[in-house]
Parts: sequence; C-alpha cells; structure tokens
Amino acid sequence: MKEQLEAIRKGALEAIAAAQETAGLEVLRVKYLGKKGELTAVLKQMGGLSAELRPVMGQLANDVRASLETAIERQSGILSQKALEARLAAEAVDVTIPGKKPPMGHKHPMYSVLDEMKEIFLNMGFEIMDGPEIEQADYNFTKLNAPENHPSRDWTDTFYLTEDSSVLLRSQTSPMQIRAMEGYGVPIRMISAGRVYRKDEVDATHSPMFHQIEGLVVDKGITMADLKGTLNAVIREIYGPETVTRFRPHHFPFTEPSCEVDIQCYKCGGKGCPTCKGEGWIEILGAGMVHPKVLRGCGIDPEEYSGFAFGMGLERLALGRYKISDMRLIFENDIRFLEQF
Ligand code: 2NL
Repeated sequence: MKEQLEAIRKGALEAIAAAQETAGLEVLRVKYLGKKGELTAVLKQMGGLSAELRPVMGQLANDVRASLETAIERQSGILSQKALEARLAAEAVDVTIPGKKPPMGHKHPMYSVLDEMKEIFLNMGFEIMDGPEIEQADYNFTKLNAPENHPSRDWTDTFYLTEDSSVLLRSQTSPMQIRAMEGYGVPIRMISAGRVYRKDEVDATHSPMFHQIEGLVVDKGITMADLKGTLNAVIREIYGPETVTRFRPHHFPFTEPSCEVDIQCYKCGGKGCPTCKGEGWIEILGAGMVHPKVLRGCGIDPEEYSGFAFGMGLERLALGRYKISDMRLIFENDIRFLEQF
C-alpha cells in the first residue's frame, strides 16, 4: 500500500506540475482527491490492514493528500499569475501615442451674431427677456394695435393652434415686450429674441420659422432722437464705425411714426451691386415710436411716457454679417457650410 500511495503522489505531482490551465487542474483534483478518486480508493482498503500498519498508512495517506493539495494550490497560483500577465500584455495601452482629437463643434453663426447683439445691448443697460413661442392672439396682434382685418392675422399668414384664432405660433417677438410693460411697468429698456413663425414658402430670403430680435425703451421724454442715436450706435458696433445709415418713413400698426433703417451697401459702398440688388442700400430693421394706443393698453399713460421700439430678423443680419447669399444655408445645418465660421 505504501508503494501505491507513493506512486499516486509521484504521478499526481507530475501531472499537476504539467497542468497548463485552471480547468485541467480541477480535473486532476477530482481524479486524485475526489470522492471517487485514486487516493480515496486506496483509503478504502485500510480496513484490511493490521492494527499497527493502519495508523502508519493513515498518516502517509494524509501526508500525500496534503502534498497534493499544496501542489494544486501552488500550480493554481502560478497559472492565474500567468493568465494575468498574458491579459496585461494583450490589453496594454501605450499612453504615449498621440490621441485622436474629437471633432469640436462651435456656435452657429447666427447665434454668434445674436450673442454679439445681446452683449451690445447689455452694455447699454438693456435687459434680456424670454417669452413663449405659443401665444395668445391678444398679445401677438390686438395689444399691438393690429386691426381685426389686418392681413397678418389671416390664416394664410399665421399658424393658428385653435379654431377660434385665439392661440397661435407668435409671428413676432413683440408679445414679450407687451408682457414686460404689463408686468414690470415703466421705465423699461429691454430686448427679446427668439423664434417666430409665418406661413412663408422657403426661398433664398424666406422661411416659415425665423428669428427676430426686438427692443423696447419706454421712459419720460423718449424721442425719435433716442431711437436714431441708439440704433446708429448699435449698427456701427455690428457693421463698423464708418457705416452710413438711412432712416426711411414706413408703416407699422404698433408704432407712430414708423421707419425702416437701411445701411449703405457694405459690398459696393452705395454704387449698386448684386448684394444690394442694385439699390446701394440694404434694409436691416424696422422701428418707430410706440403707438400711444399700445402704451395705454399696457396701463402706461402716453401723456407722461413715450418710447421707441425696433425689430430685426436675425437670419438676415447673419447673412449680411458673414456675406451669405441664401437663408436656407442658415437652417440646413450642413457641416461643410457651418465649419467655415
Ligand atoms: C421688423 C419691424 C418692429 C417693433 C417691431 C414693437 C413692440 C412693441 C411696441 C411697438 Cl411692444 N413696437 N416692435 C416696432 C417696430 C418695428 O419690427 O421689421 N421686424 C422684423
């Protein structure tokens, strides 16, 4: 029996030392030490031994078991260490290789223009206010002195959200100025900017959704001179200090008197070219003195207070600023176009 045990020990130790995988090691454990294993089989024969030999063989069997367990333990440690090393080698990362730079986006050119505008007005003491794009017809039209039969109220011009024409997608940002006057009272110096909606077909200069920036100043003694001075200052900040402006009479329901403001063509200097369509001038905004009816409707006494207001399209401003010829480019979000700014 002693020879049997030593043979098991020798065979097992060799097999264990030769094992190359943890799974194989487990097979060996079962083969030698398991309930139906070789060592157990030998132990089962112990009953036939003499009383003197039994403890000696028992002792030897335990010794063999212990040495196999130790060997398995050791080999298992070696194998997992090897596996770890192999994995580390396979997954090694060379942190010194230069990285791939992710493509970085940037502000849309129109929002660059808007931010520039906001900065100019903030520096002049204006506040910036935001408002809803879904509006009441009352705020979009009635309080702005648009008569019931005004063409802009037509279903062919404005996106209505209710059958009774009381709720709509705002067609201008003026409703916010009305809310500001009603909510905060006078004096007031504010701008608001955002999306507006009109039922226009898409072409080089029109889109059913575009952006407006509007401003409003109401205080005691505000005159057309304040309007001209403020707008000239803003225009020269945006288009350069030498920019020549022209104020033409116009008509808006919400201002009286009203005007449109042109700048002398930055491309041809006023001679006439494709950019100004031969006119020598480019229209950039509409403005006027706030209509007394509009002030009164907001609870402001037009005998005591007066104000001016203006509005301009942001897309058109960006087109002029960056010499872009077609408004559709502003909306299409073609990376090849946007990357240029
Ligand atoms: C344009 C012209 C304009 C206003 C907007 C305004 C607002 C209130 C009262 C009076 Cl609350 N006026 N806004 C005034 C004149 C012109 O916009 O061509 N926009 C694109």
